[in-house]
Amino acid sequence: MPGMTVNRGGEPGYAGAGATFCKVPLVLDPADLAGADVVIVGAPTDEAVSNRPGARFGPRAIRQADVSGGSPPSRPNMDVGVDPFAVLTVVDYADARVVPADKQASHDAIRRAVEEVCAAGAVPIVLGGDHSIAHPDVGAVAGHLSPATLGLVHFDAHADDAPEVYGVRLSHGTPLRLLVEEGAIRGEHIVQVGLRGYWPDPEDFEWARSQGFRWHLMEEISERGMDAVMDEVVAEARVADHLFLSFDIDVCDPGFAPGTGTPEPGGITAREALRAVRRLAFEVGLAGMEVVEVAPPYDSAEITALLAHRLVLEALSGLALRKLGREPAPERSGV
Ligand SMILES: [Mn+2]
Repeated sequence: MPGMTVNRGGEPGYAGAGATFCKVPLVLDPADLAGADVVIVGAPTDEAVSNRPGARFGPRAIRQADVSGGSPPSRPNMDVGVDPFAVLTVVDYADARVVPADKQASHDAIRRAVEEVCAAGAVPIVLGGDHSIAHPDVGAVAGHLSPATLGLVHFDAHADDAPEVYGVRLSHGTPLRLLVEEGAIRGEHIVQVGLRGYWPDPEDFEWARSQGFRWHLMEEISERGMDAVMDEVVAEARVADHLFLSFDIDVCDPGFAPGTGTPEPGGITAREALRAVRRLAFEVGLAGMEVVEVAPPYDSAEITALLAHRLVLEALSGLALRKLGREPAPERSGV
C-alpha cells in the first residue's frame, strides 16, 4: 500500500526521520489509508481541561516512548506470542489539524480525521489530548457504524458524565453526557472501570443510573480483583454490536501514571491496565480506541508516556490474535 516509510531500518528507536507510532508508515493523504487495519491519529488538544493543561503534548510523547526501533516495525509480544505488525497493517495518520485556543475547530478536525479512518475500513486509535476528544472520537465511530450499536468501555478515575464543569458544556468532564444526549451511544452500552475519589456529584451518578450505565468502582476492583471484574466487563462489553475503548490514563495510580492533569490516588496498576486492554481487544474486538490525558509536563522519567505507548501495543497484540483466531501462546520457559 502507498505511504511513506520514515526510516531505513536498523536504527535505534530515538533516531531516524520521524516519530510515527513504532515507525509505521506515515500517511498524509486519506486515499492512502486504504488497506490499513489500524490507523494511529494524534489529537493534540487540551483546551477543555478543568485543572492542569499539558495533554496537547501527549501524542508526540506517546509516539516517542518506543525503545525497540526498527522499520518496518517488529514487536513480538512474549506474553501472547504474536507480533502485531506481522499480522496487522498499521499506519500513522499524523495529527488532526487542531486549532490552538479553538475547541470547536479542533474537535471538528479530530472528528474528520476519525471519520476518514472509518471510511477507509480501518480501526482508529487516537492519541490524546484531553478527554473531551471522546466526543468527536466516539461520535465519529458511532456515526459510521449506525444503525449498528456502539458500546463504550471507559477506563477512568472520573465518570466524565457531568452536564457541565464550571459552567462549560464542552469539557473533559462531559463527553459521556454529550454522547448519550445526542444519541451516539446508549447508556446501557456504557461500562466504566476504575472510578474513585470525589467527583462527580451524586446527582450525576443518579443520572447515569437512570440511563442504564454500568460501572465498576476502584473499590470493587480492590475487593474482587481486576481479573474478576474484567470477566464481567468483557461480558458487558458484548451487549452492543461493536466496542469503543476509551482509556483515560488517570485510571492508573499516579505512581504508574503521574503525567496527567487530574491525578487521583489509588488506581489500577500498569500491569492490570495492560492485561485489561489486551483482553478487551482480543475477546471483544475494537471498532475504535483512544488513550487520553497523557500530560508530559507532569511526567517523570517518561513513565506515563511509556505506559500509554504499551497500552496501544497491547491493544494491537489483542487485535492481531483475534484476527488470527488463536489463543495467546506465551513464551514459557522450557523447564
Ligand atoms: Mn477522563
